[in-house]
Amino acid sequence: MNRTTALKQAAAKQGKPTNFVIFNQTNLTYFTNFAAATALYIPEQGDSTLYVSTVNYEQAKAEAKGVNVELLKRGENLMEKIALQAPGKLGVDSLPIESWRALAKAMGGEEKLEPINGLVRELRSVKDYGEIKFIQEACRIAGIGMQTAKEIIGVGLKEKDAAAEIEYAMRKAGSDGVAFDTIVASGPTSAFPHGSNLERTICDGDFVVVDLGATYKFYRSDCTRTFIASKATEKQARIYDAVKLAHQKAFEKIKPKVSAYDVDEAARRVIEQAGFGEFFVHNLGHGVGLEVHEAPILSPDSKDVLATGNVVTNEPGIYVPGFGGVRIEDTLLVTKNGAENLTIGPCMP
Ligand SMILES: [Mn+2]
Repeated sequence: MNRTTALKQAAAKQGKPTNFVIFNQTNLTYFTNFAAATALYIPEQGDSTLYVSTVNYEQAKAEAKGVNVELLKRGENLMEKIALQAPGKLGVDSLPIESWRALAKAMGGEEKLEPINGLVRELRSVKDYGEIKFIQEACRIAGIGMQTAKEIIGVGLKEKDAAAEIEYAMRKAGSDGVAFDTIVASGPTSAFPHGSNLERTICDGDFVVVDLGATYKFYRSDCTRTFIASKATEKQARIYDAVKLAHQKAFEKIKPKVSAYDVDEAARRVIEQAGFGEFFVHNLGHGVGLEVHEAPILSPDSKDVLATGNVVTNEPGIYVPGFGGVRIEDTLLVTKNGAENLTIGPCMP
């Protein structure tokens, strides 16, 4: 089904307006396959209008799919243009508060606006065939990045140089760019989930957390492996094994209709039983698609329920301050009967 039609159906079900204006950059990409527009007006019936400033106008005409492209001239009031098209109430995805007020004023009152970002969030969380193909390609490229990491990580290498080699390898393999800045966190820095010292040189006995992702046709991947420079100590092995088992237990739990909370719980229980519960300081996972963090969320307080076509990460971790950290992360597709690991191949440790 067409994505705007799906949005209208979802809105109608909840008694919300069935005409919309989309401002969020990622949502604009989702509906038009074009990333540099200003706004999209989706009427109840007929073609949508994509408003684009002069700098991106020609590109929008060449690349935007299934919409009328309209030039937004200098000095024109976008909110008034939208209000002229919108009868009655209008669904709006998201706006900074000042712009929200300007749109409300143009529409004749705040009661004319209805937030619909939740509907778009839900739609985007279930991927169609084309989206899955792009994510699979982003995952394949991430695998090449991780293979490179596996080959080069060792004593004497600077974190920054490792990141450069990994990102170069992914670019050469077809990445449109990184999904996020590559993390290479060694030794004590590996105890920070998003740590990356960059100037640090990897030392003997370090845990080295490598977290990377590629982008392919706007879609992303997310993958983490933890290496050990030289031989693991007994404590390091205990931490690593606990994370690995948690990762395995969570994977086994994933299938449609399962609460995202329960998947998080399956991993968290393993880590707690191993005595490291207080050091698992983040959620188990998150959706991946046009953004590297999107719905559904796999966390202790998540209200999301998994569905076929969700793409989620499974990334338990243990971070012992001053000692080091371990995280293992895959990007998974929720299938009819369970989950398919998209970050396989050279990515596996
Ligand atoms: Mn992640």
